[in-house]
Amino acid sequence: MKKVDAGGGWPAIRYTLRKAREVGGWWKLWKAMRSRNACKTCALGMGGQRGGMVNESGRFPEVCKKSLQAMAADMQGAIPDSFWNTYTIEQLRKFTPQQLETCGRLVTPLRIRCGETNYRPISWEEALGAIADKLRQTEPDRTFWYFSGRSSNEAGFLLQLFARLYGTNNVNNCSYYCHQASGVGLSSAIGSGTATVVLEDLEHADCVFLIGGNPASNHPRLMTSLMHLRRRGGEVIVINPVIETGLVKFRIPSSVRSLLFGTKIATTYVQVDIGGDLALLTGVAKRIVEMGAQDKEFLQNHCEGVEPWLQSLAHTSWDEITAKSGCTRQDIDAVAEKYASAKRVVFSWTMGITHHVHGVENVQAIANLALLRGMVGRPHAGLMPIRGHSNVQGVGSVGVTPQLKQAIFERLESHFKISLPTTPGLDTLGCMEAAERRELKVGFCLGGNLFGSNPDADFADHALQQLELLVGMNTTLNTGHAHGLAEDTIVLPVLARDEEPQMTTQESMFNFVRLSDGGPARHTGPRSEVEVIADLAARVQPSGPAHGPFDWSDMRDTGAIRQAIARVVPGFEQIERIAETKQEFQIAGRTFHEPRFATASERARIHTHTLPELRGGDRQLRMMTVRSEGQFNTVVYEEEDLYRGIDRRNVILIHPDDFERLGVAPDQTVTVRSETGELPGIIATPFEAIKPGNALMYFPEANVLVPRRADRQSRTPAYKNILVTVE
Ligand SMILES: Nc1nc2c(c(=O)[nH]1)N[C@H]1C(S)=C(S)[C@@H](COP(=O)(O)OP(=O)(O)OC[C@H]3O[C@@H](n4cnc5c(=O)[nH]c(N)nc54)[C@H](O)[C@@H]3O)O[C@H]1N2
Ligand SMILES: Nc1nc2c(c(=O)[nH]1)N[C@H]1C(S)=C(S)[C@@H](COP(=O)(O)OP(=O)(O)OC[C@H]3O[C@@H](n4cnc5c(=O)[nH]c(N)nc54)[C@H](O)[C@@H]3O)O[C@H]1N2
Ligand SMILES: [Mo]
Repeated sequence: MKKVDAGGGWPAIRYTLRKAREVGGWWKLWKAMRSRNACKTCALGMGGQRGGMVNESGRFPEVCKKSLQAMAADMQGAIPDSFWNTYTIEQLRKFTPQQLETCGRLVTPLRIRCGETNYRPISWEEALGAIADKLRQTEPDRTFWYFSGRSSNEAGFLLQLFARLYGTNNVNNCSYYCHQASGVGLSSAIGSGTATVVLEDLEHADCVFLIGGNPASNHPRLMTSLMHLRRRGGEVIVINPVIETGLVKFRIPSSVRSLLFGTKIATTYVQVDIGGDLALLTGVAKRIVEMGAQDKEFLQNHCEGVEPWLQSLAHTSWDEITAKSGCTRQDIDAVAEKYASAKRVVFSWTMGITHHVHGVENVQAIANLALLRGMVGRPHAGLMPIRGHSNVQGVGSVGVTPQLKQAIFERLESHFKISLPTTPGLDTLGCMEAAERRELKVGFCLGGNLFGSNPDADFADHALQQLELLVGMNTTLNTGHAHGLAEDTIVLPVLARDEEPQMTTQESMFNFVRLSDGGPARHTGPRSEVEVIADLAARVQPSGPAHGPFDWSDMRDTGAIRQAIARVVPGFEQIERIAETKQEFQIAGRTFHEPRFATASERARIHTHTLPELRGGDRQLRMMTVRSEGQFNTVVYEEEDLYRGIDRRNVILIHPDDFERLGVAPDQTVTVRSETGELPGIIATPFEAIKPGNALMYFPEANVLVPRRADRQSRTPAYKNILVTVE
């Protein structure tokens, strides 16, 4: 397949036209896209009260292929009841993720028990009754509650509150497979776990670091900001083992000039080895100090831990840094020089940084480098983890974490006169491992695809099968409905956010709370997430003094839930009246435009690290598992990877220079092996754009190869650094 010369542009526009036809015309799609609801895909924060396709600076039209895909998926017809009779579970297992997704919308509760061959449509009464019965008979700590990041703040808050009052802290969200390392790393550095900047800051920066991410395909609307930065003469420094086409050149559909000629994005592109970022970032810091370009006054007045770090920089040799990063002195010097001459620098990163056993240290190293020149705690500069799911940050903010933040815990207890469990609670991988040991009996998933997103797919399949009951609240079918079925599996069909009968809220990665109006339901059958949760809670914990303070049926009202959120979640006070005021707002205490941080001393903390060795022996490759432009997580829309010029997914992409060493021929069919599993029938595909010694495969197909190695501090699995051999 021919590689395109730039990201975005005409293919994206053609795609839009095709999707419009599929869902029944332009006007229908346009109306859906313009409705006042927060965008459903990434967390960049489009839509909300300013109307669809408007960004947080008010710019319009901001649209990407992903948001159209997600919208078109929700606009599909219903899966007819006859489908469940026609297709057995064995047949569903053979469906590709795309086939599953395009079966249509789930509109009836479904149930399948061990030994049965087909899902059976059941009534809501049977579904909720069975779940409530099982929960009442189960010890709370033998259940777990997993949340994906698509649901509203209201649904997230309500379900975690119910789980805790029911009696467990086994509450977690997909962030544990995503940006958890960012949250932990940032909190350890500045006392707050989210971006320190707003979109406006980015619009004034003169240099942006883009580390370990591919926003051209995963956060396309960020590309508009980068285009503006380039037009202002700013610098974009990309650190990535792969030269990603769209980071070199991108055609922004809403700009005629960019669409016709393409906009150059990266001004410096450094190909680090997989896992080499910690060494590279340390090297850049060392060079900055050698150049005397650090901000001494800032370090002295606003940071702690500076001295030991400076000493360790001095003691770390250049040989160690170059060997452990895979980068040359020239690369490192070039980055340091650009950084030293910039005045307003934003550091952004994604999964290439967090999906490592030293993910938290990677994030701390980014914070260190930013602090070294005083780039945190001032306008137009700072730290910006680019979030994944559209509301993953929001569900985390409102309490979907095993341990509640101290303030939320205390306020919940005092405000509602309740006592909450104090056990540590399990993270996502911890829940899966406990399920496999048969320590857990019930799993409850608010959205997502827990099977498909897990490392070690065979393990995940087996672990979920050990459960006595698995419940999923979903909009469409995914591989998790065909694999990893428990003794009893129940699927509950829910409304998408633009079909909700009531308003809901979401939080963008810039800490901005958005209001979604909801809209008319497209199908009869699916129910609102909040309503389902409130109903279930009422069945398990009937109201009355003996059962605690909540009349759960009152909590069907999203306004009542927002009132509770406003009282217990610091920074969310304004959410209480948001339905009347329509005032979307910035969460207080998270954006740092002054060098006063959220730590006890109000100083930022510098961390000192030892540099990990690059992994891999002579016959091995370091392999990353990543997304293509045509998928959204476990949902694969298109087989081809347009930007990388690859037309199939059963491939391992290897640099041409590596073939001889590995003893395989280009385009040969191979078996890829890791310590965890093997995948036969994979085509060893030459790929110039990747750094030699490294390889690329697609998530989720490659998950059978991903070991359950996770970062000790954040528990984020190392999805990006897997040692493999090819035979
Ligand atoms: N189209 C689309 N958009 C999405 C998603 C999707 O699936 N499809 N998913 C959403 C979600 S939940 C998330 S979290 C984000 C993910 O967004 P990204 O993090 O951009 O997605 P990944 O494909 O995981 O890719 C990571 C990038 O990291 C690089 N990389 C791998 N290993 C290393 C390393 O060791 N060091 C460095 N420096 N780079 C490395 C890879 O080459 C790749 O370019 O996107 C969100 N948006
Ligand atoms: N090997 C490897 N594995 C990875 C990654 C990787 O890079 N490599 N990335 C990891 C990352 S970053 C993430 S975030 C996870 C993703 O993990 P998840 O969030 O668990 O998975 P998704 O595929 O995003 O979930 C998609 C499903 O969500 C449901 N859904 C969509 N909209 C709604 C809604 O409005 N409400 C409800 N209730 N359900 C809805 C649909 O049924 C759809 O099938 O995967 C992780 N796994
Ligand atoms: Mo993610």
